[in-house]
Amino acid sequence: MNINWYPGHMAKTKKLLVENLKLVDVVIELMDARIPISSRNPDFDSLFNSKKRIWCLNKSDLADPIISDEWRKYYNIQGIDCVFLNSRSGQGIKELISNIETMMEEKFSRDAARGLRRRPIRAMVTGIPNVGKSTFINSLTGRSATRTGDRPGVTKDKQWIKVNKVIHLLDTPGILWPRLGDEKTGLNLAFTGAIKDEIMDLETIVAKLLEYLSCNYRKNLEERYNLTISNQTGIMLLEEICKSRGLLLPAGQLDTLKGSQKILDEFRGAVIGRISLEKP
Ligand SMILES: Nc1nc2c(ncn2[C@@H]2O[C@H](COP(=O)(O)OP(=O)(O)O)[C@@H](O)[C@H]2O)c(=O)[nH]1
Ligand SMILES: [Mg+2]
Repeated sequence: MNINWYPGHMAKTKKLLVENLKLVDVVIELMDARIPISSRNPDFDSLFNSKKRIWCLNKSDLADPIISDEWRKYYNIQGIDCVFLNSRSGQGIKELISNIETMMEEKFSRDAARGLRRRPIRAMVTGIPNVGKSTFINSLTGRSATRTGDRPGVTKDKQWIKVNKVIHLLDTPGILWPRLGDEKTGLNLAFTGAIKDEIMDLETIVAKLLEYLSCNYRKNLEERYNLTISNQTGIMLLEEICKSRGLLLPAGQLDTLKGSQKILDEFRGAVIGRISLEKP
């Protein structure tokens, strides 16, 4: 797959991100809990280096809870602050707020010792397209949140949202481009919807997804589509599913495109089950 992210926009996006970074204390890095590796770009580690950071594994309601537990342990061992979120329901948001407050406590104590007045914590959200940044911001701030512009010392056009008395959030998230990498990363991004379907060959993508599922989530796949899996290829599985669902073109051939879209929708909606694509 040869995908060109944001042709011509990357430099501009990065410049804006760097500007916004200067304004905040904490970076809330959203990742997709199903693909914690593919949904973050290691290039940004250096960019966020000087900031306090918290990793949020969003869409955790779609991920395999057993694998998510493995990720939690893995991050804990490395001393990485992480929270699992469902931005649609708001699950995990309270824990996140409390973690951010704790994170800043030391600095505020130091400031207080120097006679400085306590000011709000400023945070911003970053993440790749479709990871849930807008949904997360809405969930974090709610409808009642007040938006404030024109704060002294802050660029005029920046909007801040009061999450609570102590945390203010920049209302424009930083869009990160995913890592340009190996085929596996590209596929994971495609499966989860981070890459627009229109620019992909859906049948090939779905055949790959079916291959992954037949190895790692065989039972889910068999139950959902009434299959008996032995050693079919992904394409064979796709065709079997189309056949059993009666997905036919007017001329009688299997409508594998329609079948692919259906399978992808069901995967993304966790209809096939809660599925993780990457393990620690
Ligand atoms: N199941 C689930 N869906 C989510 C979650 N967060 C966001 N979404 C969905 O993911 C899609 C992309 O979300 P959006 O906030 O627009 O992503 P953005 O491009 O990063 O701003 C939308 O359909 C959201 O409803 C979540 O935690 N769980
Ligand atoms: Mg958005």
